[in-house]
Amino acid sequence: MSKRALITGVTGQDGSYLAEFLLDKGYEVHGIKRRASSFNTQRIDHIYQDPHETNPKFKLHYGDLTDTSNLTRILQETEPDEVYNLGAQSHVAVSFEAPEYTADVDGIGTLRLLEAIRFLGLERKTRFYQASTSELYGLVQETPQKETTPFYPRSPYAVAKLYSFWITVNYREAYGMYACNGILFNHESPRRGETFVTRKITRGLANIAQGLEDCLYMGNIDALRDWGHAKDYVRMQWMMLQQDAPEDFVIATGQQYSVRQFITWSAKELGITLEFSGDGVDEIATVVSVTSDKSPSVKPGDVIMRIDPRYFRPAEVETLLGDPSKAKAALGWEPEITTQEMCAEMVAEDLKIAQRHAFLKAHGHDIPVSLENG
Ligand code: NDP
Ligand code: GDR
Repeated sequence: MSKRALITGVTGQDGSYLAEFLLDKGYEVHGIKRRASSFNTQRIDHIYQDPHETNPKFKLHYGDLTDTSNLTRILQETEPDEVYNLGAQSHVAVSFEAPEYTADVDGIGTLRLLEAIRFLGLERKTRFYQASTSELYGLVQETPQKETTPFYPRSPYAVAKLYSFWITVNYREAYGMYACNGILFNHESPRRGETFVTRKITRGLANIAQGLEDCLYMGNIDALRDWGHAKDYVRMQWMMLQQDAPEDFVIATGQQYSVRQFITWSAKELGITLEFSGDGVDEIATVVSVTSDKSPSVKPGDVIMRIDPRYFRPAEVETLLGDPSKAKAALGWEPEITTQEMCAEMVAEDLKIAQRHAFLKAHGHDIPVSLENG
């Protein structure tokens, strides 16, 4: 009998990589997707299985983390061995705009799942993974951050995730559930949502290189992050549920870079050398040289990055750096892809998309570039 997993947030970056990973391991994978007015399954279309096939291994269910009866019914129908709670309103800046919704989905949503598992008598069968976050450290109290570092959340998102962290610990201690938190630092990929900073940069610069946009507008480019690759991180999500006893783990690379550095790397991948000048909201990045035919629309002297205070946050997390030594010692986990390799992969993929769009545009098919910027 193959194991059964249920993934909330299966249509997101991590959900799509995790579904692939578990299918490869022979799991039967169930995913919860939201009803939307247009298709929202682009990240999992390549692993979609026609429900009319005999014995499909990948099944999607309509659902929402705000809907208790829906979650209970799906858990009752699927009786999973493992639940991965990856669903969330996951954008920190947006959580300041929609704090109550974020609390409901990212905080109470976790409680709904845990309660449903208990209510259905699955607490001895079903193992539970909670997508916790380095945002819990917020205003950092210790560097690097590890499992014992005190939390200081700095956004409605982080406060909601703090609730989820502790309710997961509480259900483990109170009911003996196999429930654990992965405290994951930022992780990215070509499937990263377009409004998170790395993807905004790789997509924006690729569009500029191909003449589809003129300038990248950024917020706080001094922010420091510990960026890994989502593929490495979903492997660890699974490993955490295969131990004898549930424990919480920090997952990070142990390396830290600034947003400005990520811009510099991305530009380099496109053959563009940049010079940063000015301070604060007046900082700009000017093109010094272009040495690749990947960037036919860019020339020396072009200003291709400016600061727009619209992207500053009411309270910022300035610096995050994780210490993954517990994961290494206990589980033998180490990231296999470096931040710079990941950046190169993201630029290459976004360049392909931009080149396709530029080609279509040159042939009279206008492909509007999305204005949503994040
Ligand atoms: P994404 O934003 O890419 O995906 C989030 C997923 O949650 C999507 O499938 C989304 O659906 C779904 N979702 C949103 N709202 C609801 C809701 N009300 N009910 C059910 N599902 C919902 O996030 P990531 O894949 O990057 O992250 C996965 C999880 O890990 C999230 O919980 C995030 O907060 C957390 N995390 C992420 C980190 C990172 O760096 N990526 C680091 C640490 C934690 P739809 O596609 O329809 O929008
Ligand atoms: P973060 O990721 O808030 O760390 O949350 P994001 O990529 O949005 O921001 C990282 C840093 O970059 C700064 N920044 C900008 N960010 C965005 N989005 N857009 C900009 O224009 C911009 N300019 C500078 C931000 O201020 C911030 O300091 C992500 C999410 O995936 C969470 O769900 C997850 O929990 C954490 O990572 C770990």
